[in-house]
Amino acid sequence: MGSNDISLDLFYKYRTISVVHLKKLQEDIDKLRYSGKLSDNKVYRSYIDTKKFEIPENIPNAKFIIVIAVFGKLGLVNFNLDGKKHEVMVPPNYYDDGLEIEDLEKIILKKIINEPGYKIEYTNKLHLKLLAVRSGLGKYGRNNICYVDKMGSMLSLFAFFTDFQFKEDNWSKIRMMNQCENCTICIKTCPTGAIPKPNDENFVIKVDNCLPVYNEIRGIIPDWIPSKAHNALIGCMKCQLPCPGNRDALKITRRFEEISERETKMILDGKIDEKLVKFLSMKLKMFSPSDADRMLPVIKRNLQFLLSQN
Ligand code: B12
Ligand code: SF4
Ligand code: SF4
Repeated sequence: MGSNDISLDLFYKYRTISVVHLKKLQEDIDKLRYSGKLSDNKVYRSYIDTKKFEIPENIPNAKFIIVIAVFGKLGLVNFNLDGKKHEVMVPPNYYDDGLEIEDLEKIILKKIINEPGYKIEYTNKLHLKLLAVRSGLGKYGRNNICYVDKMGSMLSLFAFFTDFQFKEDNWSKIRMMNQCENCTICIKTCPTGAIPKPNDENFVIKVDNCLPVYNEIRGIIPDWIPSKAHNALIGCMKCQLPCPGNRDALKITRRFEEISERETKMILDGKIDEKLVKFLSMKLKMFSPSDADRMLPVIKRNLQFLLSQN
């Protein structure tokens, strides 16, 4: 496995896996699909039904896939309201940490392939956790999240096809983290009962119960979700925060610039002007001004839930 040093700003690890395994990877998913283990939830299906383990048309002679995990810090931001500070979590993956696909492409070409004349092709069409686990880069937690050594679950995954022939073909069994063997913490802390018990015949989480399915996008949060279940500005951290696999990864956080009382009120009132959009985009790093129409209603709705708890 390749990696760089944790002291660097960008901490990543990668593995290489031959395209000969694509068929088996697709079978892993199809087996679950045909045995009825994947929910029919429309939002979920809109995410996963676009993924397929196959060689993309624009790199027909692809030989390998490079799967990369990049460490992401848990974001923290204070909102001010009625003279009180409210600390709110922004999980990695939901804020822009400045990393561009081009940065990873440069790393792959210069540090991982390091031979001229080869092509790489970024893809968002693969099931990345399965790829990471099958390449030996990570392991599944009972919460179905992928854990990588020294990163815990605080990471983003990326994949690239290449026509370069690596020496190392990493093909591994689908593994669960050792720490999960005698642990059920996440099952107990999941506020909506989404994580199967150890003796459950389906390892796949009950996606219809998983908070991010609802709170990542616009729309009404179903009534059956208790308001105290909400715990982050977007997404959910409940099964990751108390997880022993994250003990070290969660020591490193990133604090965003504070959101003033006036700005907090404007978000909650839905009174969004151009200047505010610019400030919030800079402070929260969760959207660009052109994407504000989509994201601010999500932030407003989720923030209302969080502030109503205090
Ligand atoms: C759809 C999706 C979601 C959906 C569904 C999540 C899910 N668990 O499938 C929702 C919206 C709920 C979601 C939420 C989150 N997501 Co999401 N999501 C995705 C997406 C687009 C596809 C995932 C997918 O393919 N799911 C299909 C299922 C079937 O695959 P799977 O979960 O790997 O399931 C495997 C296991 O069940 C295993 N299995 C089956 N039986 C058994 C038995 C045993 C013993 C074992 C060990 C394993 C095992 O096999 C299955 C595959 O064959 C990926 C991006 C991508 N391109 O992959 C991001 C991605 C997975 N998400 C990510 C993140 C960060 C999250 C959140 C943590 C965000 C947050 N803080 O709220 C949560 C975590 C929720 C959770 N408990 O899983 C990261 C993963 C980071 C990580 N460390 O794993 C990804 C990779 C995005 C990225 N580019 O980094 N997500
Ligand atoms: S809380 Fe326990 S069971 Fe859940 S993922 Fe972490 S180690 Fe595994
Ligand atoms: S992300 Fe939240 S809702 Fe989903 S399994 Fe984890 S704790 Fe449960």
